Parts: sequence; structure tokens; C-alpha cells
Amino acid sequence: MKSIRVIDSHTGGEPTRLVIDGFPDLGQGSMAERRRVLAERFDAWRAAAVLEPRGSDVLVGALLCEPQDPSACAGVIFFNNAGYLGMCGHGTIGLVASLAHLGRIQPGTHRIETPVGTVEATLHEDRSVSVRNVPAYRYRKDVQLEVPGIGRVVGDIAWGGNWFFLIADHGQRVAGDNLDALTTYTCAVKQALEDQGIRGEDGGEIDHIELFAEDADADSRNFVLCPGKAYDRSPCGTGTSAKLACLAADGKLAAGEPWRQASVIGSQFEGRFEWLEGGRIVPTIRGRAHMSAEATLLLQEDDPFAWGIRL
Ligand code: PYC
Repeated sequence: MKSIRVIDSHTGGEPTRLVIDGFPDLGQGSMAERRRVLAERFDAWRAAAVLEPRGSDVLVGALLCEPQDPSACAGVIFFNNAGYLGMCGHGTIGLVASLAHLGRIQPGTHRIETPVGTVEATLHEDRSVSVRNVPAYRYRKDVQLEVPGIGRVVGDIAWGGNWFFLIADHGQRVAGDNLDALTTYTCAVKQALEDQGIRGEDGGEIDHIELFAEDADADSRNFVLCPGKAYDRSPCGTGTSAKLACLAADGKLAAGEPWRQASVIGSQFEGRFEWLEGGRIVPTIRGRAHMSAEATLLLQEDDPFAWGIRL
């Protein structure tokens, strides 16, 4: 019988399953190279860890890796029910909280390697975590998209560690009792982007769709559709980074000024940015994770669903 040791946490309601032992050896390459090896040769392990019956569509997996650079405290590869992510803000906060829970790190700043670059995470004394993310930027503003069944939708394309399509004017009620309609709307937008070949600057798939609305307790509330069709229960660290890039580009938020981003379930991140040369920004996202479980996943030889339910 195979086994996988995991630590589960959630960041503002969005779960992270940190795999600390039991996955196959992916070699000594960069996190991008190890992600490729995992995807091409060992994808069944991703499925076993996050799909039903052990996981769910909402779960984000984080594989803890030895970093290449000895000055980094960890490397990580993020994945979910549909495949692999670039960066993951809520997941990095969950990773740091889990490493602290295990006694492997103390308050302070820690470098973490991801497939899209190294980020710096600061564990604060109050156990909140700030993630100084990879550089973010808006690639295209006011992209017009014809969406079958909806009509014309206008949004920005921005990079925040994943590719996002950000929509302010959507006519949808961004609220926890309207999740089915929000999911249907954002899935239609995602499909239209795909069908019309609209992609990120590097040809990357725009696999996150983000809607914004006003919020009484924050600067904005969002709904984020993730690849795999689950919505982000947290305000989405990479999505908030993409939002900061758009606010910065529009001159609506100054460097260092706080931005409180609420999720559709009411959890919050605080974001700020610094300017980089060339119009890019470095976003920092602060939030808090709570521990949910320490567990050993078991894969029995005769279990027909040992490697997940894949329909
Ligand atoms: O927090 O960046 C994030 C994230 C991406 C997908 C789910 N959460």
C-alpha cells in the first residue's frame, strides 16, 4: 500500500493540501522542470492527492520540494483538480503556516521557489503571512469579447503569477448566494477566451476569471473562477496581484497604499505594491491560514479509485 503524508490548512476558507512526503522523486531541476516531470510522468499522484474520493474540486495541492538555491527555505509546486498552477497566493500562505506548525520555520522572511519564480514570504508574530509575489503586470486593457449567450464582455488581461481576465462591468451579483450564476457566467467567459484564441503574453492560457463588485467592509469584493471550475473561497493571492497591477496601471492606487480585497465568502487579503522599472509591479499580499488536519493518505492496491475519480 502506498501512502502520502499531508498537512491541510485553509486560507480565508480556501483549502491547501501540503504534501510533505510520499510523492515520487522529481529530480533536482527548477520548480518549473519538476512540475513538468510531475505532469508528464506522475500526474496520477496529483489526482490521488486532490481528486475525490480523498479530495474535492476545491482543494489546491502544494508539493513541498527541496529548493535549488540553498538560501531558499522550500520549493513548491501547486496543483488542483484540473492540473497545475504557476503561483498560488493562498497556497503560499498555507504552506508557510504549515511549515510553522511543523516547527520547520520561525517568524521572519523566507524565500520560496515556485515554477514561475522565487517569492518571499514573511511569517509575522501574529501568524499572518505576507507574500512578496513574482512581478505582476497588465498585459491588455479593455479587451472586447463576444460571449455566446451573454453578449459583449469587456475585461483586462493581467499576470499575477497566473493569467487572469478581470471584469468590472458584468451585471452579476457577486454574493455567496449567487454562486451557480457566477460560475455559469465565468465559465462562459473562459470558454469564449479559449475558443477565440485570446491568451496571455507568453501564449499562456487565461485560466482564471475574476469579477469585481463593491464591498461594505473592503475596497472590493471578488469572485474568482479557478481552472477546474471551482471558485476561490479566498480573495485569491495571484488574482489580487493581477488586480493591483491594473489599479497601478490606471493610477487608481499608489505604491505602498493598502488595498483590502474581500472574497465572495467575506474573507480578506490586504495587498500593496512597489513599482518596478518597465511598468511592472511587485505585489505583496497578506493573509492568515488556519490548520485543518495532519493526515496520511492511503492508496490500497485493490481500490478501483485509489488514483482518484477521473471522469
Ligand atoms: O490564491 O493565488 C491564489 C489562488 C490561485 C488559485 C486558487 N488560489
